[in-house]
Amino acid sequence: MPEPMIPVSFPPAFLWGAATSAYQIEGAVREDGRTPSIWDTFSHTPGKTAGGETGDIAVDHYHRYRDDVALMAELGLTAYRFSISWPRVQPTGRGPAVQVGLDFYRRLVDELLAHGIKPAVTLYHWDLPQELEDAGGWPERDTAYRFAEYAQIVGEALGDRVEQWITLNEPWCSAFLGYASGVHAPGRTDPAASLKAAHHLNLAHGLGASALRSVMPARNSVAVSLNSSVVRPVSQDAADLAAAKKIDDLANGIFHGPMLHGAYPDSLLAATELLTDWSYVLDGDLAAINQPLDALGLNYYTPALVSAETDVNGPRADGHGASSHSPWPCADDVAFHQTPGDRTEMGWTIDPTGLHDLIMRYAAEAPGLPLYITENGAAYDDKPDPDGRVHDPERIAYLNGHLKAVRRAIEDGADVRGYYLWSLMDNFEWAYGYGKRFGAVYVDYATLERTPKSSALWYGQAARTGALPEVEAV
Ligand code: PNW
Repeated sequence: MPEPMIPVSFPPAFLWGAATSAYQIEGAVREDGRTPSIWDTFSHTPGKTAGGETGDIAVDHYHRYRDDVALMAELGLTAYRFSISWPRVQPTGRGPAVQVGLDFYRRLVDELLAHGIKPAVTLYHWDLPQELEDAGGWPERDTAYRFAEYAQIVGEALGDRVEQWITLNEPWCSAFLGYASGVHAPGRTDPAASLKAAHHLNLAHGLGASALRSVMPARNSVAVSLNSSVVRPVSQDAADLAAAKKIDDLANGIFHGPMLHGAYPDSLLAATELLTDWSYVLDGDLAAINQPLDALGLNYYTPALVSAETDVNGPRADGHGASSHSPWPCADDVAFHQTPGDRTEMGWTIDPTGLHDLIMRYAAEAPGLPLYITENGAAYDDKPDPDGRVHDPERIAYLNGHLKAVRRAIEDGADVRGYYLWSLMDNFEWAYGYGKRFGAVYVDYATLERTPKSSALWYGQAARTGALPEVEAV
């Protein structure tokens, strides 16, 4: 059936953004007093990233930020989500701030504001100062206190000009890819430590949110970005439903439980009791974590499909990278399956209904809380044509499908205020190195030259008109 020709339009104040993170784009890792983060150490450890690639240079955004902001403005974006590199601001993870480090972000923010682009700051997108990891990292309670101090420093420095704040990006990845499966920095494979890390990330979020509020104007908005999973059972059999519930607890409830409701799910506590006794959850922690929020950020790429496991030694298909260690503590009795359908270059199935379902779930989980899609996008094997242009119709189709799902959720009553495409430009895709291109803007890694892909032009047109262009329009 042909698509109806009615334009899919969005509320006038809807934010059309793009997102990045510090380690993935900045480079300049040894400049202006910056010290190594766990991602510098990890990427420089042989065998940890594809081809041994690192973020040493990345896409040199630290030196090219002015051009990058000009490009965003040219495309028509109205918002930009970026993260602050903690070791640029506090090289040892403690003590006074490095002013040149903060100055870089002040200049970036002022440049954005001068171009009418709304900045959204993520405080922590995975680059823990190495010294804090050496002192125990996220499984250690002190790291949460250090994060609160860092949040206060950045809030004081930028709170007068940045309204939108995000404490943590995807704490699930920090805890479970970092400390259980080990495919992310710091590369530890200790399931008990990963659960402790999750609690201390929750605590960091709560203490960080309070610290931000104590130093910032009340008009500013404080949020967190969760990579909440849409977890589907393969059947409605009780065993498969229980498997889906367990993964939902370990992916979602473990974070939104304390953050939104002030409690860990009882079913999560029961499922993990052989591994951990949760004795590191001290009196007052849950109240400290359960801070009132102004918004919730959701990052979505693909849904999960699970069943009860009968062959506990079978291969995993959860799309979380190659590791013989699971990122799911206490879930060897759950099997992951590939969701049917076309996939992106990451092997992640394209499923826009998952985004609709995720939004509706959180609209119900947190009634009244404004929602933002703080990441959504796709990796494809983009290559310039002989004329130098980069055509990426698959990415346009992906964005179109997912933005329609957002629009459908708004029609269904969800209060979605904005969308940040992952990513503004091609960048360092963590363990996959530079091989996976998520950008709307193509980066030639030999020259670092930026070229908007056709998806960037399509998306810019959506941003300027507030409606989705025909997919053949660019
Ligand atoms: C997110 N997983 O990472 C991050 O926030 C971005 O920095 C990243 O570039 C983007 O998504 C694309 O990968 C994820 O294995 C990494 O489930 C891995 C997973 C999920 C998100």
